[in-house]
Formats: sequence, C-alpha cells, structure tokens
Amino acid sequence: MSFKQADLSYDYNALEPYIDGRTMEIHYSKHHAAYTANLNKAVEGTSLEGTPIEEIFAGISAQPAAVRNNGGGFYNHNLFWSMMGPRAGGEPAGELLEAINGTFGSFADFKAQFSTAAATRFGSGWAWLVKQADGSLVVSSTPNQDNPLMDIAEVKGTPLLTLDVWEHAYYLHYQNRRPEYVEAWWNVVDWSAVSGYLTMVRVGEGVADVKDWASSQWDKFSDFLGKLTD
Ligand code: MN3
Repeated sequence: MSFKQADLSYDYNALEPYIDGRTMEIHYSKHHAAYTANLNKAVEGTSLEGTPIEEIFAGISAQPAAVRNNGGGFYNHNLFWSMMGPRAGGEPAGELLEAINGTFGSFADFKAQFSTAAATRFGSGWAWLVKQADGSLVVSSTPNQDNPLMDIAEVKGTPLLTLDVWEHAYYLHYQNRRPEYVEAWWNVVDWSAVSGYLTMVRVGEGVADVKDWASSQWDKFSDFLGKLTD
C-alpha cells in the first residue's frame, strides 16, 4: 500500500485566468508528485508503512524531517486541489456560512483575516481555516509543509480550507505579488466542496443533525479520502 496523489477533477488550465495552466501542471505533476514519491520512500520498510496519514501527523514530532515535510506536501496538496474548481468562487452558504458569520462576524471579515494570514506567512507555507477540537473555527498559517493535523502545529484541528502560498504556487504568473494571487484565488474556491468537508467532519464527530447533507458531497469526499492510498 502506498500513498497516492488524488486525481484532479479539472484540467490544468481550468482555473485560468486566476491560476495559469503551466503553474498547475508543474505544481501537480512535479512538486506534488515528488512529495508523494518521497513520502513513500521515507516510510517504506518502516512501521509507518500502511499507517493512515492522519495518524502519522498526530505523532509527527517523533518522525524524521523527510516524513514531516513530504507527508505534509502529499496531504496538503490533495486537500488544496479538492477545494478548487472552475465556475467556483462567490460565497459559501448554509451551515458553513453560519459558522463563518458566527465566528468572524461576516464573510468579508473572514476573507480579510484569511487573506492577511496568507499574505503575511513569512517564506513558504499554507493558510488555513481550521475547526478546533472544541468546535470553534479559527484562521491560522503554518510554515513549510506543516498542517493543523500535526502535533507540532501552533493551531491544531481539522482543516476546512487551505491555500498554498509557496512561490511555486504563483511565481510564473504573479512573481513576487503574493497578495494578488491570494485575491485571485478566491475566484476558484469551491465552497460546495468546503461545505461538504465541514459536514463530513461533523459526521465524523457523530453529529446526527446533517439534514442538509448532499449525498454527492459525501461521495466526493469519501472518494477523495479513500484514494489517498492504494
Ligand atoms: Mn505547493
């Protein structure tokens, strides 16, 4: 059993003009492919082989840097691809919008806070919307390929939304203008996917009240998680 890159559900150029096709192609077929291959190499023949990635993250402080960096690179990108799409953007709805409004005051306030986290993360890293263990939402960012599932993360919890702010994610089109990339990226956020993910997290928590749950979303995310290994 080895870790696998999730299939992209859209073409490399499908996110244009916001994210260019050449960047997507290199990002997916070179960067993400390398993290995945190097993760498989790092766990091969160790007790981590066959261990779910979330479980590895929960004890990542005891693992070598190769597992931490490539494990994060493998997982974070799978999540990132799954939360973007063509004909996307706009605003979330339903339970997700209520949760965002309840925490941040409004969608605009949330967006501003997330964009700031993405723009001000020094060097390479990721911005996150995280559901913490007590149920609250919070915006955070992590360095390198770390993520909120890792025991070393400053802000721990389940990621609901993520943005890659490594230069390789935007440099060809935006060069040093990271804030422009962040602003453009909101146009490709697939809020139905993020909503589906929130509901899946609630199902995982044993929350029975999921009447707004769309079965297509469940299929999409169980499919996504199921495809992380083969
Ligand atoms: Mn990347």
